[in-house]
Amino acid sequence: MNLRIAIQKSGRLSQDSLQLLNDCGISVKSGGAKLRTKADNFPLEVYFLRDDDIPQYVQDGVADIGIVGENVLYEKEKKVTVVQPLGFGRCRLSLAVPKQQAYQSAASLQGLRIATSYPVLLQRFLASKGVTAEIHEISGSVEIAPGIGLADAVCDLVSSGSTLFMNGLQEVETILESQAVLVRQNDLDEEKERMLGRLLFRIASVQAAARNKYILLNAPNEALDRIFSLLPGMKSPTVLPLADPGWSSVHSVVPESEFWEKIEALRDAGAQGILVVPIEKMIV
Ligand code: PRT
Ligand code: ZN
Repeated sequence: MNLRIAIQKSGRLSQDSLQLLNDCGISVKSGGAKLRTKADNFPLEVYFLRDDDIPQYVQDGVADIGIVGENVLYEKEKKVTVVQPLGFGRCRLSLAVPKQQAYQSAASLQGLRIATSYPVLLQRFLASKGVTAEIHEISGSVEIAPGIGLADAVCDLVSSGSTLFMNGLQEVETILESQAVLVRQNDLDEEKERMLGRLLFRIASVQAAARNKYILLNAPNEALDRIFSLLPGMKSPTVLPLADPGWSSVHSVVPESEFWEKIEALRDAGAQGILVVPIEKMIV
């Protein structure tokens, strides 16, 4: 029996979704014309779908799990459970108005025509602010709607902001911060639960590896106590004597987020010959 995963066929999430499976040691060839394929070395069947259809397929149990953006997931309001945020496909769902248009607060949207592909999320936001507006649902190129007189404002996905800028729009409210997430259907049999557990373990190891770096450094023995106090490590640092007596080599793991501060502090503490190595997998 195979665990069935739905991923986007072709679009912004496709590459990263396949890459994640590959990083988990699961080799899947990209879809091409195929609707589904089987992984070579893990009991996984991959369905390639439009992202909009993924929540429904998972809810209905046609697929067991899926990778989809939170923006699509919350817009579709399907009964599936988020099991793991994946850290890619980051964007935000924002409201924007023409640059020259005055905007103070959500109340400024009262009575406006707003173009969006996200009517559910937009309506929920407007209701939470006590604002009534006319929602025009359109499926693509939302950003051109004000320029052609179809709407007074837009509610669309933004990442760099350059699409809004090029269309003379200013971002005025963010209504959702989004990233790709792994979702699951609620009823899986015992065997599939076990397979999902194995997959989640691998994803956690890949994510931990990406968040950390392995460092090696040399230090005079009298500096070691100070250096140890700077290193979180997995348990404690590994210390090996160097051929030069009075010197040691120290190996440890440092989180990416505090990486440069740590390196500076280690140098100040007397560390030399610091090497930094990416971690392939980190078993947590
Ligand atoms: O064919 P299918 O339906 O599967 O694909 P799609 O065309 O609906 O989706 P796709 O591939 O464009 O996006 C898939 C998912 O990627 C989205 O649902 C989001 O979760 C995520 N994502 C991340 C984005 C963006 N960033 C993004 N910038 N989706 C769309 N955009 C668009 C946005 O709509 C706007 O047109 O990019 C433009 C804005 O980008 P900036 O950089 O100019 O601000
Ligand atoms: Zn789509």
